[in-house]
Amino acid sequence: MTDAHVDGVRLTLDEVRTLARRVLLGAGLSRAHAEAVAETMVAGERDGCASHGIYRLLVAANSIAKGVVAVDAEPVVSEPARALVRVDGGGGFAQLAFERGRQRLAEKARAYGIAALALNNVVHFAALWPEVEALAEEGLVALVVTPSHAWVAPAGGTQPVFGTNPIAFGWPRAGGPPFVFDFATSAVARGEIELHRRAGKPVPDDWGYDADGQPTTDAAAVLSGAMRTFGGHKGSALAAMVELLAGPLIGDMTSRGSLEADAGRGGSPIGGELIIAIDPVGFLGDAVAEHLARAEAMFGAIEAQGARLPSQRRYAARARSVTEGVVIPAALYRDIMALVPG
Ligand code: NDP
Ligand code: PYC
Repeated sequence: MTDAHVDGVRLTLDEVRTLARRVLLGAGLSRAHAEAVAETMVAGERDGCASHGIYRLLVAANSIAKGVVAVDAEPVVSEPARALVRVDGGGGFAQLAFERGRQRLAEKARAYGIAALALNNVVHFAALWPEVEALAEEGLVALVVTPSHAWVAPAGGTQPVFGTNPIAFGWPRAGGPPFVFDFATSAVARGEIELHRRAGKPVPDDWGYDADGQPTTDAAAVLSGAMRTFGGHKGSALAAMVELLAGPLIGDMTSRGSLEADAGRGGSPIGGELIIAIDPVGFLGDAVAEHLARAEAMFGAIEAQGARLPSQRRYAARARSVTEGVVIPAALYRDIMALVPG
């Protein structure tokens, strides 16, 4: 249904889900992968995260068409140590690998106080907040990191070394949705720059450099040059930390290796992801409620001065989307419909 008030097409969340599954199945993805991948796109669109919503159908279909992703990979779960879980994704998308490892991770976090899950050999194009949110909803504190492709220059340089390397964190809250943040360590997610390029819009001149290392407002030039880290040397160090934790530490690639493995195909990043889950009861025992109440007091002090918590915008968008559906920009809808099998 077209919406006369906006240049777009309004869909219910069920319609988004059906469309996403049709495109992904039509592109050749196995049903288990298609369903897991579609859910993260529906969640992104529902929560007003345009760069990681249904736009990612174009990205996933491209990775499949270019042979970057194993469409029917069966994730293999192992336990390298008591508090560690590993899922070898076999070159498939990360979402199913996470689903397959998540329950064991939560069980181990409860048993030992802290546990970690490594996803290896996965293709990654998604936002991380659905994962930390799911763990925090189970009462666990969660931290997730993943490298991507070498697109981002270190502070002080202009040549790409890091990925856009997101860090996501989730904290459980009694009686409400978790405290969650999730952002790239680059000035902005690459998906956001891609959306600017699609819309023919300039980007701020502190998002990246052109191929000659000069600051530019041309989105396409940044995409073929280098992005910047956020917060100068601080974002740069965090980006390096993400590379180390979800690369060498878990036996997987850095963003440079991922780009090399892509071999010019233009697919999504290939490599690893690290998920750490902590059970607050481990340190706090019977005093857990008392200490989590102090966390609530801190959240209260933030909100009391008119500042908002990360994820508040997302939760508000979610509540709206559930009743009103979502509006897909017309050009994006057209491009997605071109992928629907006849
Ligand atoms: P943003 O810079 O938009 O930051 C997003 C986070 O900051 C959200 O938690 C957001 O909450 C919060 N936030 C934004 N504004 C405020 C504010 N004024 N006050 C308090 N909190 C605020 O995100 P990025 O562009 O850096 O990243 C977007 C997405 O891209 C992420 O989900 C990330 O996982 C994904 N990504 C994935 C990669 C991958 O390799 N798989 C690589 C890079 C990025 P809210 O949502 O409520 O606004
Ligand atoms: O937007 O930077 C990004 C990104 C990379 C991989 C998935 N999203």
